[in-house]
Amino acid sequence: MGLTLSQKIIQKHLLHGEMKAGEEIAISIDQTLTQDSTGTMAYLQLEAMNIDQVKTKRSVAYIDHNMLQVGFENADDHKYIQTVANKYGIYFSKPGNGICHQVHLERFGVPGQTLIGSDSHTPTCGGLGMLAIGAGGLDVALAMAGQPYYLKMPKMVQIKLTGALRTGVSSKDIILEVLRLLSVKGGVGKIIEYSGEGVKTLTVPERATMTNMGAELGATTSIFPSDEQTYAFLKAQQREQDFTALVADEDADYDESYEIDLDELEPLVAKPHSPDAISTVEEVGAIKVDQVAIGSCTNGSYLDLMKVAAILKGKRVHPDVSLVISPGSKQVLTMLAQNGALADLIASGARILESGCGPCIGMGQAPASHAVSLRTFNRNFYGRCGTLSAQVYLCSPETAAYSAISGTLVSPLQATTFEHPSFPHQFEVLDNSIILPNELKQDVVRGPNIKSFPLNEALKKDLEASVLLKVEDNITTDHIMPSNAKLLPYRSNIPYLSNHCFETIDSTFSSRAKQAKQGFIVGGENYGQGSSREHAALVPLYLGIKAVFAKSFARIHRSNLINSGILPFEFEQSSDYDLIEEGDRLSIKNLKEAIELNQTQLTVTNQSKQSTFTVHLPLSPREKEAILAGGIINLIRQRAVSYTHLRAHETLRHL
Ligand code: MIC
Ligand code: SF4
Repeated sequence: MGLTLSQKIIQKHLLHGEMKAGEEIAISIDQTLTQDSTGTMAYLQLEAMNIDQVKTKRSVAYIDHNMLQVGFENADDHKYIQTVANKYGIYFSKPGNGICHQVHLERFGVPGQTLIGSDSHTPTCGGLGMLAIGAGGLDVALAMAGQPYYLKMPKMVQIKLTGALRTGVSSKDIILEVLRLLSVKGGVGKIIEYSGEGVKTLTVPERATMTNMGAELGATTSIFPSDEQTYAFLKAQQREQDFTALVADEDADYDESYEIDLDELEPLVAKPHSPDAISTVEEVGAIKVDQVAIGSCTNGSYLDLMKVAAILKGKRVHPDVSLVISPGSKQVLTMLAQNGALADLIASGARILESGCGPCIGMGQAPASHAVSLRTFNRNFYGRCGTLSAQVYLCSPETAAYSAISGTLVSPLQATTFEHPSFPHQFEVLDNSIILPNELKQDVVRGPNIKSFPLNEALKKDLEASVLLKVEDNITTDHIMPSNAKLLPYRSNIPYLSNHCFETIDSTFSSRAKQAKQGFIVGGENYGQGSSREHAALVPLYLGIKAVFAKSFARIHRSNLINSGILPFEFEQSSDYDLIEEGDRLSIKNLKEAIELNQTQLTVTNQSKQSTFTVHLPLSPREKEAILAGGIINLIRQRAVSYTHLRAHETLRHL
């Protein structure tokens, strides 16, 4: 039996374990990326590991999220990241150079290599045939220190694309269709591989839109073959030497297979407040639109914005619509400026933002109360845009551009056609906003906004606390630790952030948790979906949360909980969730011993209801050690592991 494309890459990087779905494996990591809102914590953790220089082939620190220096806090974080990157041999991409995923695709991604990044959309580079995985900052710090990356061997999903897209239908519509098919939890524990004749018709940036939004499926990653399109992209980026052809074996075995006929596809939207609430544009109809936001790591590429410029050329943005455009990178913005498309965008009335995450993470452009905002982004989670009453729809750049002119939602298929931009032979390559490792002679600078990260304590014999919060299915990290223009400056200040934990669900949670000193959270399916932010574990840790009882967990968040020493219990019977109420007192006797003895089934007593129920805690040997120690950092300290000069296979004995 042959291998899938990702199995081939995993096999080449396998350090430990067997490539059997569900088994823990350890792989070596070639590249890492961080961005500023998760980066400060990751670098504080890296500093705690006592290494001289990173051990990866390439590590890059981007500044793209916290772009509003309304006080010293963001500026401090940027300075810290720049100086720490310089010290440890990490490339530094300055603010304004672009969104990490777009820039990494353009300048650093290499087919067949492995990449982990402290951002859930790291799989974007899967569009280049790279095995690219989102992870918590601590896991990324460990990879920089030369440690392997541990994950459960994913199942393999094949999505065969046939036919070709019609003008007006884009690769964003393909991934929205995949979200309709699989849902926001359909990809958990799986890798999505695209294949078929239709793949050949998609350029790398179009593929990257789809691998980017594989994060919204909960997938470990998504990947395309590395083929003529990949070569054309790398050559146009003056990086043809990085090309290797990669494809799955003909007889590769997939756990699930789907087929999508691109000819049949229609323009789609994701309705509020979930990326899998999919309808066709036609079904939703001509609703009034107040704001249109184009860009982000999903649809901020040169080709995306050239399409938008072609549609807007000579037209006027509707008087009642605010159109904002955030280009994905400096490369994209420079090229638009050089060929005149930027002038067409500005002339139409579009507001041009700098290259960065911007409105996608609520850094400005919060819509008006009850406004309808149409966005080419990847997430429309409740409250993420900064306005709780706003209704955010996700769509393609074409749908967004036509709707900005009309003031209502418009299907590109119903609109006049536009001139399709052609794929450039040469991208504008100007890497002068990337600071080379060790280029500056400067010590690490740590401003007063940078506080240390919280640490858990070793697991105690018994566990007992009250349920402080009970939440529904599909709770996102945006619910757990909201991010917006007011909060992002405090990503390196856990005590400050703790005042806002779960605030869009229950504004009393933080003060109640502080009063209770310790407690539990009860959640439904796919608890912790969305971002990779460790803050969704570190802040609950700071607030004394000892365990989360849920029907199931999202992959990155579960790892972040374990890394922080918080217990992720899964209900054996989903119906037990219904029997627990907020305020119930739960206890597990002899928990520590049970974990030491590798018992995965545990009995929980609900003292308030005088009943018991069973939970699962399947832990790999490494996860078990982390939980017993009260988190990975404690484990490292306990064992006094010095990472200096250790090679990955040697460190396996330690962690
Ligand atoms: C996001 O899109 O939610 C973010 C902001 O990029 C996060 C990272 C973060 O919270 O800093 C992500 O996707 O991991
Ligand atoms: Fe930035 Fe949005 Fe992409 Fe996250 S999803 S990296 S906030 S552009």
